[in-house]
Amino acid sequence: MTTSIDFTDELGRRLAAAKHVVASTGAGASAESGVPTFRDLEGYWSRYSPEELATQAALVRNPILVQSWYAERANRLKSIVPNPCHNSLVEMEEIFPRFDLITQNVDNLHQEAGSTNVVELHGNVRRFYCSECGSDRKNAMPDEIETAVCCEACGGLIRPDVVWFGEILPQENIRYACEAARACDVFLSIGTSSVVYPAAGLAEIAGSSGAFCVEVNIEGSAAAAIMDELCIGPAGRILPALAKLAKTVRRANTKS
Ligand code: BV8
Ligand code: ZN
Repeated sequence: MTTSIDFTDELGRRLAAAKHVVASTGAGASAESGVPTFRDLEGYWSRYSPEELATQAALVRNPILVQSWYAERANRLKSIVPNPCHNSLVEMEEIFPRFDLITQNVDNLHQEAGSTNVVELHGNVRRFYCSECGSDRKNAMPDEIETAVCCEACGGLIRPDVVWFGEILPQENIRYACEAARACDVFLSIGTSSVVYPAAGLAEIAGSSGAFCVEVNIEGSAAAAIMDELCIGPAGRILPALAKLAKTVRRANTKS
């Protein structure tokens, strides 16, 4: 296992030969766009536990806190833009015969960057709906929430279209993600602490199915031990270098 941005020859060989690459992203992929991660110093979860924020029970117990958190995250989308990590992942769609992008992120930045087939495991904070009757909320959430935001049709509490703890993931998406992890030649785990399941299990599936597993992170995650290569550094710097390496070795491969 190596830990450097100057990539090993083995990684070059794997990228040159790969028919199918999977990239799986977490909050670290959006960090350089200015989106706070869950576990960094000002991370929300350093102030609140996940159960206080990302559960249906939290919404019922403290609707203003939970709705304010998500409204702030949703409304921030207007002022944030994709970073070079997101842009390099768009490029990778053209580099490999099959490229799958799986994300735990709910910030819509992969779509903003132009990725065409984003498999969202935990939903998208752009969408809000009624937790009682399920009807979509048409207009944006207010910037300031003093009283709980309720459904115009039935009075139910409005919630974000994200997967909370204890909620099942979109079955089609997690099934697709597991199949892709099982089938791929190279698995890139980018900017995730790898502690939340079942998303964190994808690297294990990939590694045990023979994929060459690469972690891109500013520090080793909980899955570091199962990685074949650790690329320590910001995703916004490493992903462009990875995309460049892939193009170079695949061009050389076609010439030889
Ligand atoms: C389910 C959406 C079952 C909401 C999220 C034990 C006890 C209790 C529960 C469980 C348990 N074991 C498993 C579970 C289930 C639980 C779970 O895994 N809990 C964990 C805490 C142990 N999982 C669930 O509940 C899931 N559902 O299992 O349902 C079920 C089955 C049948 C019927 C009913 C239920 C649902 C989990 C989804 C929760 N929702 N998000 C929202 O966004 O608000 S989770 C959320 O946190 C993210 O989506 C992500 O998945 C997760 C972790 O965040 P990361 O993305 O990894 O970000 P983090 O801040 O942690 O780390 C950032 C990383 O980036 C760091 O490593 C950092 O070093 C790095 N970084 C920072 N800057 C950079 C960088 N890297 C590169 N470049 C940089 N510049
Ligand atoms: Zn309703």
